[in-house]
Amino acid sequence: MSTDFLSELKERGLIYQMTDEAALEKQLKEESVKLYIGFDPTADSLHIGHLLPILTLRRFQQNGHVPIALVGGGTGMIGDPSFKDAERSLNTLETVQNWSDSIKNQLSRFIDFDDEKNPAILANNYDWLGKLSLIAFLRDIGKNFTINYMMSKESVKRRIETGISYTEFAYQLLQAYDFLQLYETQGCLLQLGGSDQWGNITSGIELIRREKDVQAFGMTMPLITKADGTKFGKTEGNAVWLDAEKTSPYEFYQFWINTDDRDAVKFLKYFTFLTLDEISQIEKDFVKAPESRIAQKMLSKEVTILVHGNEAYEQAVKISDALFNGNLKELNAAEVKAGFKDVPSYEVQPADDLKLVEILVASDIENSKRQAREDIQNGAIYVNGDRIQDLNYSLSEIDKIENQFIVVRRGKKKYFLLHFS
Ligand code: 629
Repeated sequence: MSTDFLSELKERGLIYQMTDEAALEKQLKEESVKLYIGFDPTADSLHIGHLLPILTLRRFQQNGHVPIALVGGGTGMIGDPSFKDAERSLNTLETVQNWSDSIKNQLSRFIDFDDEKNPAILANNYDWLGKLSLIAFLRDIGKNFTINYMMSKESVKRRIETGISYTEFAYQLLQAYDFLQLYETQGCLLQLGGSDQWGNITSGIELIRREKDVQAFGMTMPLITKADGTKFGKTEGNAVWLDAEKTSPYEFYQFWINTDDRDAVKFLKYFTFLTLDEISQIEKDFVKAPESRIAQKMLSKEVTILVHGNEAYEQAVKISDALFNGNLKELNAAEVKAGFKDVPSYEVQPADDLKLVEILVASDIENSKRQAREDIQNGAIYVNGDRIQDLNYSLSEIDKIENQFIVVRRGKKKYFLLHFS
């Protein structure tokens, strides 16, 4: 175990709060510690907001500790109110179980459950919460907490004023019970989470202290903030998912490559396994020549490879380059689809006239034939990246990318997709 593991986490900016630092540091130095993070199945995929905790689990594993990834099959039936403005809607058991399975699969791509020395552990709290009787819950767990203690948590304070169901209010006790359970069955002594989880984590530490007279530990990671003040983890209002079906590797790559200069080095420390020395070298080069975008390039490369693999990364770069240079003919249909997901598209009808002037109007790329002719003559119309100035040009088979797509560009960067089926 590396002795300065905790200092490395600190230098990377990964630690926001922790309980009894000196005692935890000692534990981490002296033995292999079991630690856990919980993930509630609230969708069929994890998203970029889960990435920092997942990668932190991996950092612990790389340093000889044993991460436990807990899927909240039970707590996902209830809904964590921490810093949430409104009550969650309840999902059916079947839905939550399906989502639990997807999330389990995703987690196994990041931490190693088959490592020979210190394999990670996968758990699902439905296994014990599903069996917990109400009387046992109220007597054995509830008795350890006063309402006053539960209400004093920052994470539920606002909701105490605006309204919170008894169901969600009880959530922190379920998470506390999980920690106790993982302590009893696995000897787990440390719980990690984002800073929103501090209240729930400390409730668990309290329960273990009261029931077992043992000191357990908690550590939180900072909320990720962006220099421009916008919320981290969204592109055009949509979450950035870890599932390639929900957010294509190309979109994922774009998300990272578009990182603000002011955030790029911070994110390298958070989201990559490059060493701090390597990162400081990149930082030097970046400061000297910000226009090289070296920090964003390294960041998007490392994170895209981590999440989607090497091949998907190469393809994302290929699509980006093709879009940048206009060499669209290098792309196959799947790449065109990924690269132009958000541009207006037109389904070409069998009866459509394929003469360029006509199709530009039929597809609403141009408002009138007069305008279409004018733009063609002025050199503002491109088919698959090639400028077309022939007023009589007709689209044909050779223009179709894998028989499916033609990319039309008007002006500098207005793209449209013609789709043939
Ligand atoms: C049972 C459930 C536990 C321990 C934790 C949990 C889940 C926890 C929660 N976490 C968030 C989630 O599930 O709601 N109550 O989406 C999410 N987490 C990762 C980080 C987080 C947090 O999975 O802790 O802060 C996001 O970065 O919001 O016994």
